Amino acid sequence: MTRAPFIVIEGLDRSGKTTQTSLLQARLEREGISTKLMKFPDRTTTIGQMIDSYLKSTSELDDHVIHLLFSANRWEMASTIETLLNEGTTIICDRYAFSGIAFSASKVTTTTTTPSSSSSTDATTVPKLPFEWCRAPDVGLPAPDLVLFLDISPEQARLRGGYGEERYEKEEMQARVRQAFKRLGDETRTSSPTGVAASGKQWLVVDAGRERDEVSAEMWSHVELLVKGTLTSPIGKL
Ligand code: T5A
Ligand code: NA
Repeated sequence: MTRAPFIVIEGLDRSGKTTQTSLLQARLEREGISTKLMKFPDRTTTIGQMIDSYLKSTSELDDHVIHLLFSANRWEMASTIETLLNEGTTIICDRYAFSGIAFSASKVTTTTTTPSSSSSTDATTVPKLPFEWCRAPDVGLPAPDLVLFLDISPEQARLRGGYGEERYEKEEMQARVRQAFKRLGDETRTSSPTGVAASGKQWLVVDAGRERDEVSAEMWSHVELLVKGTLTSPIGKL
């Protein structure tokens, strides 16, 4: 039995994920490929509304609680994802579990101390949530066949429209998130030495600091291979 591929677009805030996922969807539709666009967080569900007010800082939640809500928001869609793929609908997804891990694991507590012998202060940062704890709630979700990671420097992202409106859009946070994504990408690649797109094992980095059309052309070159091929492997699990 064949099925459609599950393609995830990840990246830093303002890297152009929403712009690029809609360009990609339009391209797939022009090619006559049945496609569903998804986005996490999905702010339309009851859980999604809690996430939305947290991101806009109109509510406060414990770090563990918001992390679990982001994951639950994906689990709400898990069976729909599997059904669509098995029916032959290609899924393009704007953020997924990798964002969930990278952002939560990048939250830190900063303590500053001023040594008595000096006038300068030392800052120490400690993660609020362990990396492995952050990973656990998403284990078992449908795994993407391809992850395209839109990479942009926090300096470039800051110059783009709307930056800084939501909770995590601060340069120090974004720099830690970028490192966490790098770790997730390295792990994904290491677990698939062949680099073949199957069961969430392919992670490609795309330089998102370029012109829109250059970015979309590179993304299409990767996606075309997958959507025009035949997938016989079952849907993987994270
Ligand atoms: N989060 C998310 C978690 O903490 N845990 C989770 O589990 C999940 C799923 C909201 C936040 O939630 C966090 C991560 C986020 O901090 P979101 O709703 O996806 O996640 O919001 P953002 O990532 O902030 O999405 P944005 O919409 O801000 O950024 P995009 O989609 O990457 O960028 P886009 O396409 O909207 O473009 C941003 C701006 O840049 C311009 C666009 O016109 C727009 O103004 N632009 C370009 N400019 C120049 N050159 C290009 N190539 C450009 N491409 C786009
Ligand atoms: Na977005």
